[in-house]
Amino acid sequence: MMKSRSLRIALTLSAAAILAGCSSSGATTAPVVTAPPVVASAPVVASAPVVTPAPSAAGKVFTLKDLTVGFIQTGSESGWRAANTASFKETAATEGVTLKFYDAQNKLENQVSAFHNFVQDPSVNVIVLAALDVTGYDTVLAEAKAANKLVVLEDRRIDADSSMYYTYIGSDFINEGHEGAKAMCDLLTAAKVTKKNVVEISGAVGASAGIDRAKGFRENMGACGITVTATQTGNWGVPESKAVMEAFLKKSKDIQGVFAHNDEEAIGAIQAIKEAGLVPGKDIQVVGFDATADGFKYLISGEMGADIECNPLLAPQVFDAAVKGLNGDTTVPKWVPSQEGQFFAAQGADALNAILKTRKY
Ligand code: GYE
Repeated sequence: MMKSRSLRIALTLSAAAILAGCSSSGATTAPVVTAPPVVASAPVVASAPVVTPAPSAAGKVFTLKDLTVGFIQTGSESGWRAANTASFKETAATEGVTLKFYDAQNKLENQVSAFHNFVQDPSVNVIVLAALDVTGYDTVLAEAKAANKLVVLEDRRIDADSSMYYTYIGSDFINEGHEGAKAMCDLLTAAKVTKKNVVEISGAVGASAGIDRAKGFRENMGACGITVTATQTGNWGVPESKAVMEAFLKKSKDIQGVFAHNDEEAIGAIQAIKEAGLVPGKDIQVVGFDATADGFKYLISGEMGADIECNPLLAPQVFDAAVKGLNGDTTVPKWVPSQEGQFFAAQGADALNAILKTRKY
């Protein structure tokens, strides 16, 4: 696996030199976005020394209008992703930021070649990456550093030395996993089940969101006597997750809960549970992540018991950090965790509908 992937990346980089940059809107029709309610305070992260890019024209003070951002998006795999893309496109339009949007269609090599091209592009002064994978970017990060391009990570962390980027703005996925296990524990306890066998439909392999949610869930499940009895990726999508849950149910009916890494995966599991003649939220408890409008529908129907929020509206913070970085600001921490909370079917349809009205994603 490693050998062929690094080979593929190397090949891609040489191809990229030939092809030189492409962009496509790619994202599904973007919903209008509004700020989510602040529910829980983010963990405090010590501010690490930052590496600022070479000073720009002496004395120039950068503003949002001076930003030309090469934005490398993962693809358009979920409702969360559509809201994240809309946050960047709409905030850029509002603030006068020049946005070069690249949809990698969920292919790592596409992200690496786009990154390479943005490094080569003299008009781009900031590269923003929503990383598909935790590894695979070392070469292009080194290129960006050598070219004094400011790099900001958004949404997902990567396993690279933090000196290779200015800051990371994204969720505490481990904490989300903790909250997911707590919610599952409460649901199973309320359901008065004796056994707590939970199956996991995980995110795309290699994505920090999935890796860390899985880690956080396992860190907290033991205290409640929960066991993860099966795990498989649903690649963040409904149909694939439905097939995964059908296979789990064919293999064993001794399942009391589903830990699904995003709303689409939870919805796929719910469809399979119903087609198996079981009642989601009664026979099997379902916990999802993102808390998109689609997720809320299943909270309101009671088929999903809990939805752990993940904030997609990151563009304003990312652009603000980019301006600070270009102005040589050394006070921005290496990680700026997102503000987010949790929602429960137990809040009741009226309360959830009222909240839903304030949320457009
Ligand atoms: O949970 C999922 C999306 O990185 C937080 O990616 C994001 C995840 C989100 O595809 O819906």
